[in-house]
Amino acid sequence: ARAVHLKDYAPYPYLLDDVSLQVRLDPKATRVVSQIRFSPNPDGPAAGTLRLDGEGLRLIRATIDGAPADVTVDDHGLTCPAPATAFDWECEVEIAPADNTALEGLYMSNGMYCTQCEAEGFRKITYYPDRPDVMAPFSVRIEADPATCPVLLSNGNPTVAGDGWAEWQDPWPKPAYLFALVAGDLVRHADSFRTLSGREVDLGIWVRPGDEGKCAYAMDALKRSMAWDEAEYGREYDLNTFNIVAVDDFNMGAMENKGLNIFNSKYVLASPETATDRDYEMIEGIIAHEYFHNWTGNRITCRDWFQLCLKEGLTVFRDQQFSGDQRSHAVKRIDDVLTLRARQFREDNGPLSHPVRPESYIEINNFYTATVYEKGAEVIGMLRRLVGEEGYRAALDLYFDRHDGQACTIEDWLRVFEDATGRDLTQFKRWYTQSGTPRLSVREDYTDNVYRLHFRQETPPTPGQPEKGPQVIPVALGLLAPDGSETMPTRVLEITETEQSFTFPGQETRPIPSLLRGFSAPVILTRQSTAEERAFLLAHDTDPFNKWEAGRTLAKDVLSRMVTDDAAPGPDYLSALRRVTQDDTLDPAFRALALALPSDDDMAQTLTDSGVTPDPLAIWTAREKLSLRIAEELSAVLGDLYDALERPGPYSPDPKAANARALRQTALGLLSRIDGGTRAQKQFAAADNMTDELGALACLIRADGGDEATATFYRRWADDRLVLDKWFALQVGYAAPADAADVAARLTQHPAFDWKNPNRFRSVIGGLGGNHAGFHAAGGAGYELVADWLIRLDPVNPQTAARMTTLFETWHRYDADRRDMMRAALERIRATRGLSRDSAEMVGRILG
Ligand code: BAL
Ligand code: ZN
Repeated sequence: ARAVHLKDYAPYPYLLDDVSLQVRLDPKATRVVSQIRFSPNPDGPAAGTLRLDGEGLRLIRATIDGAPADVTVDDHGLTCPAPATAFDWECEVEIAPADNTALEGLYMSNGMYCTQCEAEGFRKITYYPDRPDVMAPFSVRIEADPATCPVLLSNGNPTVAGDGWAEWQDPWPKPAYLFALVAGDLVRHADSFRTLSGREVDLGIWVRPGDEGKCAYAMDALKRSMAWDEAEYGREYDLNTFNIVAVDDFNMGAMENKGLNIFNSKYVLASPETATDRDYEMIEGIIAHEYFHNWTGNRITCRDWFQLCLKEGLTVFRDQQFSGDQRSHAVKRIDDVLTLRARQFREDNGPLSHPVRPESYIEINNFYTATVYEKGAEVIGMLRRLVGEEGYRAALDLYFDRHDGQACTIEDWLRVFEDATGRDLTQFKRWYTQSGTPRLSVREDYTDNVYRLHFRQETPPTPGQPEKGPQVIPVALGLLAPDGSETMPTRVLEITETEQSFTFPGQETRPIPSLLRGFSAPVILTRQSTAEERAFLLAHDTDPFNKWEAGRTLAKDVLSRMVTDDAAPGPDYLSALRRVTQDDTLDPAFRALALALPSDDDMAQTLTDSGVTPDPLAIWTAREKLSLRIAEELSAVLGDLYDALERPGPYSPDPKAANARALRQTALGLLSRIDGGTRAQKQFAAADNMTDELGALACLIRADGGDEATATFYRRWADDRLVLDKWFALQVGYAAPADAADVAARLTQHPAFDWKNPNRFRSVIGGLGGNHAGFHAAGGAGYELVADWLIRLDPVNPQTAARMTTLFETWHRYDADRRDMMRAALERIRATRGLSRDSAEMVGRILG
């Protein structure tokens, strides 16, 4: 397969004035008729040949201005001579949605038709210039059997409908990747929203009959998102209707199709009995994310797929702001950094490292990555910090004003910031073009009341980028005095050079620096400091992120020494942890985060960074030991907390109640190690909500496999697909290292292991990959099992299979035996006959 390069971009030779689709649905023989008005693009190359993308289509007929077109069809589309003036194209194709297991294009899920077109799925529906810079207004007519498909939905506003047909019109020009169609037996949870200018919008969440009682939270989150985007960004919704559909079989989390968002049902459906606090939080965040795309993605879209971060980085940043506003900024920031480090730093540190704006790809679906999304959002956070809140707002206003209706680039994006604020962003642009996580080290000295910080930055070589220039790194800094008071509130240092120093005169005593407050840049900061100093910052830092970070660094040091020197955890750490746990002035969710230990994968990377080859079992053992030690040391405090945090009234998913539960669950997790499981048993039996029930089950599984509770849970929830996903994931995730591969293998034999459903597949196979010590257990059974299943899934659903090859992306970290076994597993995948382009690209890159 050939690579596509950013440098080869050329506009499409034609503009599309109007697109009309008629879709006659049938599981095996859907007919799609497209009528498109083409006219020459004055800014494009010479017109005269029509090239349309198309894959897996049976061409029935094609005409230009009513006369048969002279088409040549190949594996990727068709070509035909066409006028260099305006003309009407009409074409009919046949497709079989029931046979589409890849879940891209038009497919079926539980008898319902639905679509997923981003990035290049529309070409599986009809012949079309399937690229984001080709935008057109669409009208759509859907016809289907009214007995099985009474509900027929598409983008835009509904116009006319009858028995077995419906028509929709979307006035806003859009690229084909935002096209959507849904048909099936669905029920609507209805509501409405009055916009800033007083327009009434019909809102609908469409679900399978029986699920209508699980939509209220998503609807509430949608209305809050709509109001927030008006208040914070001045963005008003622009159609009469906004629909969301929940689908069980879905490759991603959700999709922002214009006026018709399609969601993985996991991110819509929630009731206290079936959804955890974490589920509620994810629903809120993803509903917001897809809604926010209406402006950042849909009204202003991407010129080409290299610019994916233009819409994704910005929209992630916006949904993070929203969730922070709805909940707690401090806790949200810590959560986001945990995710960034777990996914993006991991990616950036290995063979899959790529810039936020990549320069080439073979399969674009492989670039919906943590780097494009999460690092893309960090870059926007840095921009905002550098230009200030007002500068940011002015730049965004200009962006919406200048580029509405356009398909844009990162250059366009940076130019609005330059024009709105007068700042030169030439060097800043490296955040988009250079891959790798910068390492920032700092030394300090203190003489004659002058305190100095000396920074040095370096970004290690990454695939295709041996040399890097220095980045613009905003470092938010505060200074503390030894008595714990803050002598200098937060200020932002701008580092632009490889080596750069900053001077702080007038310091009566040697200050203690609080560096990179709020995690002001996605870098790895190293600084020599003592356990005492970290404990000091954990106790006194006014910046909540750095307060947490100090505790986290302490925990990492303790765990590292337990792994390498079999050292016992020191008193500094344990007493600091006790203080935080007991401090009722701190948000319970913050305390829960402070008590949580770094993940095994995080520790594996930390050890690698300090030159130690990680031993997964040793890391797991140290973590277990430390957890036990914390439980013993804090047993009384934790027991009191567990009792005190018992909920007084009925379950509510609101942040305050959820935060209290988070701390209570953390306490339970520790206490279960020393109370013989009595609390967990009791909580499991009494739970009236999924957060408590699942939390207790996790403790029971970790203690001794929890066979009885696991069986009880299964009997209770066998009919609930989403809850059953949790049941699968938990057993694999909490299995002891030596058992994990066996547990996963056994679960793949379970009658409910519907492996073609991406959520179910991820629960078990992804769950095994997420059990660090289990996946990497000696002997390589974990590697073998994952490879077997990826080989099996690849021909059925290449996108999901390719995504999961990343379980192997860290192979280079480990000892020679494990490296050999992982390489062998990857080679076996690579050697599979007929391997998809998706998986072939990923495995090739991982192997290097
Ligand atoms: N555009 C793909 C799904 C999302 O990022 O919203
Ligand atoms: Zn998105």
